[in-house]
Amino acid sequence: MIEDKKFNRLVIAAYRLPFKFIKSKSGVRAVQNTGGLVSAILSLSENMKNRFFDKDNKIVWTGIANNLPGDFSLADFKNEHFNIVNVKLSPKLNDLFYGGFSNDLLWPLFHYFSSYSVFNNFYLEAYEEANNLFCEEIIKITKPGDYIWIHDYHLMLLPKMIREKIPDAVIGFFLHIPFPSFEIFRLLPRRWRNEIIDGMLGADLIGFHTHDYAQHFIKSVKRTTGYDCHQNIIYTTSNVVKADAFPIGIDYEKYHAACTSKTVLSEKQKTVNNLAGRKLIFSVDRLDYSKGLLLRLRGYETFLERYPEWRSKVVFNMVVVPSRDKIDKYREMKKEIESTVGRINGKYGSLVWMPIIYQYKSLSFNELIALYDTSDVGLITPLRDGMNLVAKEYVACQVENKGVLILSEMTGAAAELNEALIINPVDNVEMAEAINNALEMGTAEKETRIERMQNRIANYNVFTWAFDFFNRTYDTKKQQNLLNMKFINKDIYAQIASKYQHAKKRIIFLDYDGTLVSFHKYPEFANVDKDTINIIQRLSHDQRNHIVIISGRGVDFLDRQFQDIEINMVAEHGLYIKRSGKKWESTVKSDIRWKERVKPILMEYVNRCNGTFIEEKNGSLAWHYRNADMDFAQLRLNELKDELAEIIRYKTDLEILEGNKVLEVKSGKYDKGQAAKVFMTNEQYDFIMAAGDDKTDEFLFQALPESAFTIKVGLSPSYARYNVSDRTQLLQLLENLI
Ligand code: GDG
Repeated sequence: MIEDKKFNRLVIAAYRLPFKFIKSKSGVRAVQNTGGLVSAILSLSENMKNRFFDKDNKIVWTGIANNLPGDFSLADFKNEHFNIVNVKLSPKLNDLFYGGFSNDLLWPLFHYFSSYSVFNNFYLEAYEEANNLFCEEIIKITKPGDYIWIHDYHLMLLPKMIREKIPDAVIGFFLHIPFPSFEIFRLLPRRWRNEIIDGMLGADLIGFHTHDYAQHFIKSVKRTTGYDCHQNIIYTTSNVVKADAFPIGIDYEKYHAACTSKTVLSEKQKTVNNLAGRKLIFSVDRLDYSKGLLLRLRGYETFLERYPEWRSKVVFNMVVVPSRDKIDKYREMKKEIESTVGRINGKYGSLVWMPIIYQYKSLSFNELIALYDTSDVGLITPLRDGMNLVAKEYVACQVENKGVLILSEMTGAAAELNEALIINPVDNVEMAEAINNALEMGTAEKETRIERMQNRIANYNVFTWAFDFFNRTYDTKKQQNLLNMKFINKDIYAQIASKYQHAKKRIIFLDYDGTLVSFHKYPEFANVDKDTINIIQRLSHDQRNHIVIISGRGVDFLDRQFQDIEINMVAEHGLYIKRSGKKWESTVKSDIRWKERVKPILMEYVNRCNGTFIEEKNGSLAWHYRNADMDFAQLRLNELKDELAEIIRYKTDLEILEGNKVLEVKSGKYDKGQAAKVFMTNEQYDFIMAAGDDKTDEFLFQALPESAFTIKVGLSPSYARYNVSDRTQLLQLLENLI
């Protein structure tokens, strides 16, 4: 439980460490790794203390140090901002976990290159093992009050693993790559995808770059687990988890200010001299199929073809940063890029002009900034990219020369940088037109576009991003704490038990589906099990107890389930009542002629929404959509409600009742609350308890006196006084009372 806004320390878990350790003559040197997250956290480390973390504490970074020099121990590494914890993986494990599951399966799949994905059981085992090794290290070092921030697709199982070991840990998870639509995610074998979703749900807060990715994730949660989700909050059986968009930013000031530093100014001068008055188009990316490098070359070639007036007046500097080029797919891609560059240069180039300057290397920070600032066009056209920081850095570096950003609509950055020329990277003609437009754009328009984008990214920078993330985690924690107060803990249980023991006359209302029995795909098969029957039997043997099964089910079904027990029952939400040992009675006279009008409408919705079906009861008709695609069913549900509202307007005794993935139309003013009151009239109970999971149980909770122990099964908001996370906890509670 967090008492105050400050966490103790920031503990980061990410595959990569922020430094590479390189042996030189003067000893081992720590060189900063490139990459979005590392740059972000390094900038952050100087600015975030005092606000969220204890200022005397260093950031603990847990990751994997590949190729440490033999005689070097990380314990000897001293850094003013970081304590480094190395998770040791054998090279074989690392290959299967990092090269295999992470980069041969998740990376292509999540970037919509599903045909590149390799599904291999060994990969999954290695992924589990590596996540487990991270977990062991983190458990060793974590102290109460620490904030554990887990990053990216390599560690999707880790949140749950840590949660199991430290139930009250504060855990944030951030995914740096896209979360794909469910149609792509479902390509993973069922067990794997369940494991990934459950793993991520171990966190308190799950962050994505865009609203779309967060929505894709929530849809996958709904489809794999069936958990309730409302407004980005997921109610699991044991926690309340928030999933939301946090578009990562850059350290704007660092990039902007660097443009006027002495070294960068001299770098820029060199570039300007080399260009000899030509316009410069620039791009920099890691070697990867997701970056759309070949399509970019095709777009540039189309531009040279369609706009010959630009030939010899423009140069495209394409920098590709080496990455994974020992792997066949990458090596082949590199070859193809190089031969395409050669072909285009051969076709259009001359003794005095090369259309493309291709460099396969890493640039120094100053070289990069100089190129950003001197180029007239930033050509950033990935086929899929979680965010793309290069686009933001390019914008931040338009200081002296206001350039134009051409940006692929497939990047997360496109959601924020809408003053860029947004293009589809597959459309070579659109790309060519955009290059021409960018080169011809007037200064005033260029400045307006760049300044608007600069204002935005200067405002929501890497610090705002992280602070926003920490703040939202704090809010989620507060929300969980409120719920925890309602959870039946030891003290609350002691109160209930004491009241129970001292009571002379007790009444206990128990809902059926979702409370005594788990949901089943087909309602007729949701039978009560022997253990539950046994608990109910033992409860009802006590002369002081009046047990009432209170359900929306029909009379025959309840009779079948409880045939061996003398018990009170309520069927069809209160239309029928049966007192123990007596016959069923109806509570209201209902006219059911309305069914003739409503049934065809429901039938129409069964046809319009695959997987749904109608259940007919004496006094009602129910449309079940549990087995349908949830988002689609939700759409149809709203339409159905609209259509039924028309009928209800003229037939005022009809009512719509919404239950757990079911909509029910019934006549008469009866509900579970009214039915409960029938049992309470003229009786003096000194112990009242009611448990249910459904929206229809809310009538029951509201109808009972304040002193009643009303219990919601599940975590969603309720009128009940208390919550239990699931039915097994409720059954355990009843068992304990006995
Ligand atoms: C993942 C997601 C998401 C690149 N080349 C050089 C160099 N860089 C720096 C850039 C930038 C970073 O590396 C690259 O960031 P990206 O965002 O483009 O891509 P990933 O590293 O793949 O990152 C991505 C990101 O996470 C953050 O969440 O945006 O979508 O895939 O900072 O400047 N830096 C230097 N020389 C280079 O040659 N100095």
